[in-house]
Amino acid sequence: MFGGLRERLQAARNRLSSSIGAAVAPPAAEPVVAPAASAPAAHPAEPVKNAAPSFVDKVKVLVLERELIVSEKNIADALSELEMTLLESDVALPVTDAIIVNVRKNLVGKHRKIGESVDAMVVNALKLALLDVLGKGFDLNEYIASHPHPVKILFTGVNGTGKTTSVAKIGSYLHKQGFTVVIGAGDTYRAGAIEQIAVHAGRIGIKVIQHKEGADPSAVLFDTVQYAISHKIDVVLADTAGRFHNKSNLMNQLDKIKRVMKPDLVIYVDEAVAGNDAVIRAAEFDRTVGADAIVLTKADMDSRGGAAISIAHTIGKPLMFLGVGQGYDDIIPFDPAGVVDELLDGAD
Ligand SMILES: Nc1nc2c(ncn2[C@@H]2O[C@H](COP(=O)(O)OP(=O)(O)OP(=O)(O)O)[C@@H](O)[C@H]2O)c(=O)[nH]1
Ligand SMILES: [Mg+2]
Repeated sequence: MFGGLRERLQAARNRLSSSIGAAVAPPAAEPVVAPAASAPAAHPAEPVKNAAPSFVDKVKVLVLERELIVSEKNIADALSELEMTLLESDVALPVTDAIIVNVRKNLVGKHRKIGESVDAMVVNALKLALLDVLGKGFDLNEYIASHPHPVKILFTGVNGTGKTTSVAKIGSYLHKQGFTVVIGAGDTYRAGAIEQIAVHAGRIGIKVIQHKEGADPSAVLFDTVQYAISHKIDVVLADTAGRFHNKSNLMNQLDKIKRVMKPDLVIYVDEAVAGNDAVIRAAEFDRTVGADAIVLTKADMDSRGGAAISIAHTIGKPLMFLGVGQGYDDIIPFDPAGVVDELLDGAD
């Protein structure tokens, strides 16, 4: 996931580390100690493992022993490059700005702790900046456990982004967590939509409440809630038709659904591959319909990562799940610390 972004962030990290390192390197490079003549390369074609340390490696060691206070000048160029990297990865401009401001704040004027490497300082600054924009995530288990049942969850979003699949995945996920679930087939608009969700529900062993195609979705979802109340079901998951925020008839329908069903949570679903468009649409939906949390699908097909980085900060609502494939288990609760570690740990 986000393989491309990971590579680009690693490059930005190395660039920041080496510009800080270079600023405190001694003016004349120390003579490089030649590898001992008694240690011939095992095979001439193989890369030599114990080669002389690279410039960056030497600087990393040297700065461990030198007083280091990072100045604005040290990192200005590297920060401009980081800014470009983020924008090219489709990170929204205000979010890019927030990350840059944060990295600068986390580095400039900082004294390196004794024994800390420049790279560790840089990684720490990048991690703090990313965590700040990624927000806290949303623990759905905890929410359900601490709210009156049935917890009613309404899924909204534009066409084809993965709402129905996410309803099935989250139904399966909650089922495995020990909650009882009923699904409302609230997309009565698109031909085949009722059958699609009914097939999913059958496969994962969850009851679905459905009316005929063309029926009022509010009535379907009202019935679903009544079913959940009378059968003491823990969670109602309401699928809805895909819609655009500028189509007033479908948006009014959503208003009516909300009035009738009274959802506890409105989830906005969009696809990571849409990049900045997903972020703009999420903001529109939040303004017109309201959203409590976000599910970002197709993260498995997205190497840029911009939407995942930007969406929570832009609309001020948490990212709850990432969809990472077409199977029912291909959904993961969004864990900001895990994502940041994946992006920045390990590789050099
Ligand atoms: N690779 C991948 N494909 C996904 C993911 N989530 C959904 N899909 C696929 O995206 C396509 C559309 O998914 P749906 O769940 O039907 O989307 P929808 O938002 O309900 O579509 P409408 O009801 O037509 O608005 C399907 O082929 C899904 O299998 C995901 O996380 N990764
Ligand atoms: Mg659908």
